[in-house]
Amino acid sequence: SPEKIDLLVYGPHRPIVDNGFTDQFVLHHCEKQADLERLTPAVAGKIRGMAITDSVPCRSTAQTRFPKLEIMSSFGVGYDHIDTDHAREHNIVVTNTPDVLTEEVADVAIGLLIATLREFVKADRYVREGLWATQDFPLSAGSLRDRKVGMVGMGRIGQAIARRLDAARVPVVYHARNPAAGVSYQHYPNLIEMAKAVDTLIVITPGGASTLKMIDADVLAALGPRGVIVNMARGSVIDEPALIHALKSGITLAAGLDVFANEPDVPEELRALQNVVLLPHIGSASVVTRDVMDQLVVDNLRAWFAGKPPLTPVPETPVEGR
Ligand code: 8YV
Repeated sequence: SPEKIDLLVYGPHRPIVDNGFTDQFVLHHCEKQADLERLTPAVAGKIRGMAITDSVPCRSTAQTRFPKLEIMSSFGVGYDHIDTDHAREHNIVVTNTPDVLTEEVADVAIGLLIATLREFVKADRYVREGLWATQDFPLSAGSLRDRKVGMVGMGRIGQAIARRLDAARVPVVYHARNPAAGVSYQHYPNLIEMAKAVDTLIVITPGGASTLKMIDADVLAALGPRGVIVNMARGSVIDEPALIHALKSGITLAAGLDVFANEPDVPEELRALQNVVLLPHIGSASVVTRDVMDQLVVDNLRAWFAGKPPLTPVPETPVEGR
């Protein structure tokens, strides 16, 4: 029989991944970073493919431990947990799971925006606590009706969010380094300029060094006191202490956050605020969407080891010419 292919499943995973490799593969598992550090060089030396999730970092030092690694199939659309420069230099293909989660994450972005503006969480608590019988719930200071949204990022998910805002008759503009192809919304090359022109920011840009803390005190000040921020991207994109200060002191009206700088730790100061809605990074976290994401992680690895091109390689590690 042909030699089996050793794969490492790195990070928490569900059965779809394990079940995807019953035949010519041998699976190894590392749940956490500490498990990875304990892998013997003999085992690490055999690993040719990796299924990885974004809750575990895999920087170049970790990647160096796998001299035979050919492909890293990453769960999720964001892959700032992987050193793609190192991967490219070592001929490792990185794949992610785009498209299959786009509409789901866009749904949650809109849900979180409305929940933040119209104070759904507070209102739910109001009913549960039996307060409705004594008095009507106070009118919300925020509304989607009088807003203009500045998208920070206009990729696949950004466009799906913008489409929903179009349907809701909410004006949309965007900031991205370059104008997005095929998009007619006004493009602001400068984030501060855009922040001055809108009152709502929806953050849906890749994480990593190029976007680190791009939403800072200056951007929040430019957004103004009606300002509302929804972050569906990465916690790293926002200067979290600056946002906390802005939310506390009325520089910013409210925020809806699905992602945080140091997950799963959410600063006590943020948890104490009433003008925030906090979600535990659940943008893509439904059974139906996680199933197709898991399947795409499997399918990328299977395609590669069947001698075919991977289905969804990231642009930083092109497969052309291999
Ligand atoms: C994660 C995400 O993959 O797709 C992304 O970039 O952030 C999520 O879907 C998920 O949180 C698993 O860690």
